[in-house]
Amino acid sequence: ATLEADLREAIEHEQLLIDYQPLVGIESGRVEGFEALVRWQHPTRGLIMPTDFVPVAEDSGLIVDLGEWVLRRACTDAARWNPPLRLSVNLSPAQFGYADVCETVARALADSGLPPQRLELEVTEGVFIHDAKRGIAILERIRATGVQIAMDDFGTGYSSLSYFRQFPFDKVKIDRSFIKDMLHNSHARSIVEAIISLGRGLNLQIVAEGVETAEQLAQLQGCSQVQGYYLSPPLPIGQFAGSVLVNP
Ligand code: G
Ligand code: G
Ligand code: MN
Ligand code: NA
Repeated sequence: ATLEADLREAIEHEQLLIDYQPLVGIESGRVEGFEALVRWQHPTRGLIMPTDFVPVAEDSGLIVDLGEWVLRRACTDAARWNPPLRLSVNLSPAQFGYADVCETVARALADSGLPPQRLELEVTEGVFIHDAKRGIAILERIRATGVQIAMDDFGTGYSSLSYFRQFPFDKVKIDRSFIKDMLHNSHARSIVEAIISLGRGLNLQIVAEGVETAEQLAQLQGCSQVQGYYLSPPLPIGQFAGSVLVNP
């Protein structure tokens, strides 16, 4: 069978799972939220990572069902977390093209009982590329319900500053490639510092992704939050029982 046919099966037969990666507050020093990251437990090929199947889902339109599955499962998980930390879910630009993603988000929140203020959606600049007006209109409708919107992977692609003029993002996540290069490349460090001060000026929360060492963390004290293997890899939510969550 093709990967696409297998993926259709996987969505129907609960072969997908979600790992969660903590976002740690610089000021609080604590886990403040978790990003949901989908994985596919394939019956014969083993564990498949999203970089190997999300593009297939995007090309085939399966991303609508996949995205809805992730959103509903993650909201249902997060609704029972104690303390009630924030949930971040990735949205593919393709989800904006096919279906009413605003309606999907509203239903996932209503059915799970998760308050909108506890949900954050991560989008890439891809949402602006095919039809910027449409992307902005949909994001505005979602944000008006109380859900926060983060710009993911910032610094790659076109990274136009006009996105910040066109849409009031709540948060920017600095792409991990800059964090990776920051300590030995002064240009990467200057870019990170520029994004941090941009965030301060625009009243945006800034997150550094892909933090892998104490040295990197020490240079990122101007950020709001950090995320990366140095803090924790993505893990099944049960792994945070006792340390971060009372009832994961
Ligand atoms: O989990 P991993 O660390 O391998 O993630 C790789 C990529 O897959 C990241 O760019 C991430 O944003 C994306 N990804 C993970 N989960 C989802 C998801 O549920 N929906 C979408 N659209 N992308 C996801
Ligand atoms: O694009 P997005 O930010 O959603 O992607 C998250 C991806 O980054 C996941 O594939 C996750 O496994 C990966 N990731 C998370 N922390 C680190 C890290 O510290 N280093 C590296 N190399 N990848 C990371
Ligand atoms: Mn992300
Ligand atoms: Na990212």
